Amino acid sequence: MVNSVSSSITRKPSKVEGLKENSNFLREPVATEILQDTSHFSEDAVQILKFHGSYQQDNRDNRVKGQEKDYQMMLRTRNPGGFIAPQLYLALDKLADEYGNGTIRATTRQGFQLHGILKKNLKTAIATIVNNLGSTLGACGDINRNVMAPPAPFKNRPEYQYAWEYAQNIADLLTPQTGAYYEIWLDGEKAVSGEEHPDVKAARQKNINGSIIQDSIEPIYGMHYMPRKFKICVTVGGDNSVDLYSQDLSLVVVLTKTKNLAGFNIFAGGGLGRTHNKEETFARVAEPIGFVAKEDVYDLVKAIVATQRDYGDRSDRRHARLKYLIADWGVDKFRSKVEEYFGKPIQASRELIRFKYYDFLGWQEQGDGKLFLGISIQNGRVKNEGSLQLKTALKEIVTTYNLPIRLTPNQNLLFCEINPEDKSGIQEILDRCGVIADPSKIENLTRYSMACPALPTCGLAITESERAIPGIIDRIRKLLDRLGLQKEHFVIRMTGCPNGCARPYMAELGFVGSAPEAYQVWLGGCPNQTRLAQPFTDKLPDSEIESFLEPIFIFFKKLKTPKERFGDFCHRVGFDAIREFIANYRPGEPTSSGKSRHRVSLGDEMYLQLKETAEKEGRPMTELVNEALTKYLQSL
Ligand code: SRM
Ligand code: SF4
Repeated sequence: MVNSVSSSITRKPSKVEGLKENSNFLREPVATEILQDTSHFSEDAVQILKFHGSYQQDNRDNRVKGQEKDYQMMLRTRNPGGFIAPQLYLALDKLADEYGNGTIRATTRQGFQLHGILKKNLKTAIATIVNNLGSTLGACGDINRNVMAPPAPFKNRPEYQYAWEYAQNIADLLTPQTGAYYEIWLDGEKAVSGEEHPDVKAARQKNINGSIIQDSIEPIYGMHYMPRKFKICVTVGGDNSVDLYSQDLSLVVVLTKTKNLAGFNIFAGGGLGRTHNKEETFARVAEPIGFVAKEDVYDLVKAIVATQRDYGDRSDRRHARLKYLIADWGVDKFRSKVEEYFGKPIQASRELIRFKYYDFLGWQEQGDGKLFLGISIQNGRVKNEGSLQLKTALKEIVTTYNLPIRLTPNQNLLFCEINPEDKSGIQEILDRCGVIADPSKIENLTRYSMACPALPTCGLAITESERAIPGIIDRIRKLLDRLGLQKEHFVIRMTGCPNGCARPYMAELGFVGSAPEAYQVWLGGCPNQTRLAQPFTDKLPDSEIESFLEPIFIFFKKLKTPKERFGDFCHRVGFDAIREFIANYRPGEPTSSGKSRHRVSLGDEMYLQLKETAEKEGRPMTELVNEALTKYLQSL
């Protein structure tokens, strides 16, 4: 058996490894510090607290030099496949108002987050979630995270039911077994939770060549848990609503000819987090590993987890994700090591159909006579603002109709199990609260966009994301319209730093915070998120977005093939061609009206003044000149 940490690492383990070892299976220092009357946890406790589903943050808008930070906790739920019982939704809604910042945040991994909870209220908040059929255990930390699955409740498509079932079972298999969570937050009372499948229970104890650590409280993890976070999804052939290439481990349902479950195709080694200017960190897409029959699936999941557990880098946390192990070893060596823990060869991958992206918005049939309704939540933020009373609408719908929810990997939600006769009542609530249910009425750039929370809650944010993206999308829409590209839309994703929480590296146009009010821009991803984008420019000031994108959009307009999407175009023509076009580009290309613009020369000084003003106002120079001249000519 290869035991975690010691035999695999010759370099000194990182500090977090020591904290895990000394935590008595995730108890200390959290158990002691939660009893103290303080505004925040120590740095050491913060690391262990993550395993319990909470991050310590501060409101960065309220930072004042010399004063204590405005400490608050973020709580994240762990709900495989995005399932939220109605009771849990109502509990979260109430907690957000009573203890949080009044909003609930749907995440990019089908979870909910609450922000702004004070340390003194954390225990009540977690206990409330657990007592209402939820959990935050393992939502963060060096452990298996929320297991994703396509949210659509298609009852007449068995592959979707299998994806849900196995997402739940794999989540159960990899749930920490320590009693710490219930001791600390529920005074030792184990909450009522669904019964584990007997196969899952058996698999947790089944040892194949050291795949589990015998006689440990944590048979799968051991006392050091994983070297880093570990992310899994289960999806069905053709459905990439889960961004399967960005996960550590992805399972794709494979059916028999009679539509029974045969097993799963396995992909591994995806991951997006990176650090600017550190070439040794990179975003990577998952690669095919092979096929596993359904009766062996838990053994294979354990074998992959054990390989990363025992051989993942525990000394350098920037190099600790599974993607680096696979990149360093190559897939063949990785597969052989997994086979040792699996106890037999892995079969060749089965053929899969082409993946598409689905967001499942709007009213749709479940396939059993009932309906489901997908609602778009801009950047996942459930709140009331002006005429859009989204939080009120969702609460009223759940209260009145007692509907279960599936969160989507795109920060949206689906109401499931709707009786057709309730459709008009639900639609009335949405209309009254200003919530658009018909996806064709949502601006497409917004519909397919995502942004991470960034400022003010995220301690790692370099610049704005969630708060900036609505304005930036408006500006991009205006630019496209002006250039005669009214019908075009593409996947835009933005993050406030290179960690990639809104998966910007899989987008057609990715903005990644690189300096205050500046973004690294990624181009060339595809609409179905099966290809990694590439960095095109490093520090684009927010104010120059239009002047930067204008020539690229013009080039796209000139050279695109019919139906070609923006990301595919950038990938096809390549960055050299785009750069060359930009270098030779002079405003004066055909505009939306089809007429050519004309050139006028400016003196150096006037040009510089114009450029400076355009940067300050965040508008293209041509627009300023046209505006100024129109005014002047009208005044004559
Ligand atoms: Fe993330 C850290 C938010 C999905 C990669 N992520 C964080 C923290 C906790 C910041 C911190 O460590 O202090 C952020 C909290 C912000 C806040 O104020 O709430 C944060 N991550 C999020 C969420 C809420 C973004 C969102 O817009 O929804 C997502 C929560 C998902 C969930 O329910 O579990 C979220 N994070 C992701 C994803 C996407 C995914 O998992 O599909 C990624 C990229 C995929 C990946 O892991 O490779 C991601 N988050 C990171 C990383 C970089 C990890 C790495 O390998 O380098 C960090 C930083 C870290 O771990 O050191 C991070
Ligand atoms: Fe924070 Fe960066 Fe993740 Fe955005 S991408 S939430 S800024 S860690």
